[in-house]
Amino acid sequence: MTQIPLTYSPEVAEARKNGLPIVALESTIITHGMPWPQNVETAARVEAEIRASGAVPATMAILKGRIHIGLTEAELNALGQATDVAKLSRADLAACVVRGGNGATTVAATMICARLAGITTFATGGIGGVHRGAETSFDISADLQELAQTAVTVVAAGAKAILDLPKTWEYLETAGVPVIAYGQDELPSFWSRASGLKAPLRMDDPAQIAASAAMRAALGIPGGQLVANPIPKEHEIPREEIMPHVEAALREVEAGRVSAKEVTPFLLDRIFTLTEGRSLTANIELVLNNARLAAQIAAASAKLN
Ligand code: PSU
Ligand code: MN
Repeated sequence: MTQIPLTYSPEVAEARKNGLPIVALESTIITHGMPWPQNVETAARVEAEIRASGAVPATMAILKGRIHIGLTEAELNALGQATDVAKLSRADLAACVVRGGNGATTVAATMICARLAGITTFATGGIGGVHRGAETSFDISADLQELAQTAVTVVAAGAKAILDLPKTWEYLETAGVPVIAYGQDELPSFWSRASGLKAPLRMDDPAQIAASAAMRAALGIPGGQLVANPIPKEHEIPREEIMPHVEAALREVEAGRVSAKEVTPFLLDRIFTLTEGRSLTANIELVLNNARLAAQIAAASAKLN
């Protein structure tokens, strides 16, 4: 039998023993999503927010080929400054483990690690989605397929407006993934509370979100749920304000300055400059907000068991 090299952080091991609610966290947002030192500071604040809400954080990463469920402070600090960390999704997770490599987990890979550890709730910033121009590039994030098959509830602030949002939501509907807007009728769009798109489902109660996940399992329906949690009003960048910057950044990409894997980091960096840093501040606040909601869902989930 192939052994799975799993390492639980002391805090997560203790939480599992005592049946405490646990919230999974991804690490790609640390290594590829935010610059140092804001990445490590944010990761620490997100973990603290989850503890303050009565749950235990489990940040996932692959370190020297071992799947870590929860990181110590030292491991988190090292990861945030490392430059040789692979961005891992479903396709490359196993290869990284076998080769003894270091890797950060995307939403898809974090969901796989969470399922291994019996964790059913996960907080992040934004999910991957269908890229603009996907009708010719076929660039669709593996996060969407993962939501269709792995039973984890993912709390995000929607998807970034640099993606094709209508196609992203359409894809999830086809894949049978419940997309639940929290506390409003409209889907949020990461930096903004609005998107102009009506949510397929709305829920206002974390316990109902937890109960829906349990009912899907009881009904034999595989896959997870996506909770689209709007950024708090005081931290949002309204659509009228952010969209011209997004369009300007996208035009620079079309002009052929960047390609392939460089596109998203380029866009985020341009939008950071164009908004004079407000996009990063908003990003940090929405992740904290998602961590709080995920802790409530995890607590409700733990009560059901
Ligand atoms: N969206 C963000 N910030 C991020 C990511 C997405 O607003 O950091 C990361 C997440 O880890 C997500 C991944 O799972 O990018 C998706 O990458 P891809 O499109 O290559 O599947
Ligand atoms: Mn892609």
